[in-house]
Amino acid sequence: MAINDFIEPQAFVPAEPGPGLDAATAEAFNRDGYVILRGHVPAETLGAIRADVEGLVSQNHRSQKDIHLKSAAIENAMRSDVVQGTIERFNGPSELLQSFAFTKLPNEVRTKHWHQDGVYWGLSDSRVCCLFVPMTATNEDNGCIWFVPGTHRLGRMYHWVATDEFGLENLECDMSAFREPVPMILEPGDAVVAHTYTVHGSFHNTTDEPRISLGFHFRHRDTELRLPEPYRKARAARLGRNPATAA
Ligand SMILES: O=C(O)CCC(=O)C(=O)O
Repeated sequence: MAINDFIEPQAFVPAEPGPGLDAATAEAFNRDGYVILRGHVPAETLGAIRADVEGLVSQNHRSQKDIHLKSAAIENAMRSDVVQGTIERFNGPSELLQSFAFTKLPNEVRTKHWHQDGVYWGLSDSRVCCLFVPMTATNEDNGCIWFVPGTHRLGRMYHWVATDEFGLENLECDMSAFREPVPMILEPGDAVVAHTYTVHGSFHNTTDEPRISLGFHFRHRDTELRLPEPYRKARAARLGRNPATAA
């Protein structure tokens, strides 16, 4: 297998400042691969979705995906200027790829291994971004996300399969060459725009309160999804069939 099967040097497409995206914010995003938007989500928006989010989390906190399909209020928020409109100012005209709630219960041991989100899709180019929306405060103690600045420019890195404390399989990449990751210390109302190749991870909640965040990934309308070749081959070998088709 050639080395190019593992590393795909996809160019980062910088965000351009314009209406609703000032030069300093665009510059921070282009430099670091993420940017915190303080006080971005109005209290009414959080209030309109909170009951539905908490209901979904109480049904299944370990894996809660496609939340916009399970709640009209969440779908409204997802399509609003606060979420989709914001992503489009960074990423151009974009469509939703996935939505999810990520929760750590009080004192829950839960690792989200270091990874790039973009490896899960196999993208024709790098124009995919996520808006992370905390529903609770997040910090080092309750298992906030940590981002590694600048890693969005590396393209798609090699990942291996790692299993978390619940037995859920995730992809993990090698952190050993990277400088200090930065914790996302956020309050409800803050949000983070992150590029799909920015390496990030999160760790245990050592507090007595839950930590709940939402994520909304969007791709540029012209960005196509393909299963990455090494994973397609490995999964095809395991499944005994093409993993891109239904079982
Ligand atoms: O919210 C978290 O702690 C991690 C979420 C995450 O990294 C992801 O879904 O890619």
